[in-house]
Amino acid sequence: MSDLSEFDRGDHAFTAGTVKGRRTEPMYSGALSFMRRLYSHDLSGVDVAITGIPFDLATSHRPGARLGPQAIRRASANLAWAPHFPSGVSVFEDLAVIDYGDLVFDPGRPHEIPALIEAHAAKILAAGASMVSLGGDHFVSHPLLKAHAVVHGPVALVHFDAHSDSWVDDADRIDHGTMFYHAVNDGLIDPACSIQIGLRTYNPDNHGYTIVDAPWVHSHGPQAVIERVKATVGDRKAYLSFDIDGLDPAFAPGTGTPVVGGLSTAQAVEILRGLATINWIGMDLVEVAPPYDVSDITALAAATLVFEYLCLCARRQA
Ligand SMILES: [Mn+2]
Repeated sequence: MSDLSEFDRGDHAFTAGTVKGRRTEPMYSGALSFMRRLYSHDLSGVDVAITGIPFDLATSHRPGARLGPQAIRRASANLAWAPHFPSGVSVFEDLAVIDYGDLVFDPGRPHEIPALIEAHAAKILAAGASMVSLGGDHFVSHPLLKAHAVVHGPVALVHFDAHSDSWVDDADRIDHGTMFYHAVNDGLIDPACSIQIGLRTYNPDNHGYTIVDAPWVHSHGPQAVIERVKATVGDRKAYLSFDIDGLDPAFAPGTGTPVVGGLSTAQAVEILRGLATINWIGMDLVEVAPPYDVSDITALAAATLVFEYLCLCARRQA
């Protein structure tokens, strides 16, 4: 009889007892955490804390991204059992990763929430862990970048999206389409070493960002995109912000503002796998809106992209 001890225990989110190690548990059962990581608020010895920011009150059109973190955790259970393909990297042997749970806030007091997101991030970063934040709508990147800039100074932004999210706006509005305009004005991002990938909506001003739009990706291919990212970012500290609507709605229908003509999941994965030399300091994965999803394909794409990012972190650490 095979050794069922791993299965017998189950609920690794609460029973794992350690912040390292790959977890074998049936994907259809058990308490959910991101990739079966220990669900904990203890940040000692932690390299990366996964946290959900279930906020979608800055959505301009279709809401639903507040349900994103739950869906991404559920889809990630499909990925927890195997080493990374094709590298074979044992991500969770090299990297201590926990699920820190979600930020809790009062949706009836929306103008208090940005400061709560920033404080949530500051607490995790102050403990010496880096963050992967699961949105929520894309506005959450603004307070997250504020907390990262306090620790790291102005960062290089590597931004996948159908939209520039740099449309001009008043500073007191909470909007998921204007954060990367404000973030430049606030000195959180250095646009000269930042790049936006997959854009396909009109904005008359690039605000200094290098832009590799979706038609360019399709005509030049992922390897050319990798070279553009490396040339733009160099050795600067880099923050990855991945709006799932950077993918084509054929691959990621579960999002609030889909735009046709986007990247395939395979293209996005190939690009990320080519960016192991970038000095990553944090990531967010935003705009997964499960009410519009089909067969969890958007949530699975999101979970996979986060896993690819964690593999980049593990390869730098190994
Ligand atoms: Mn977008």
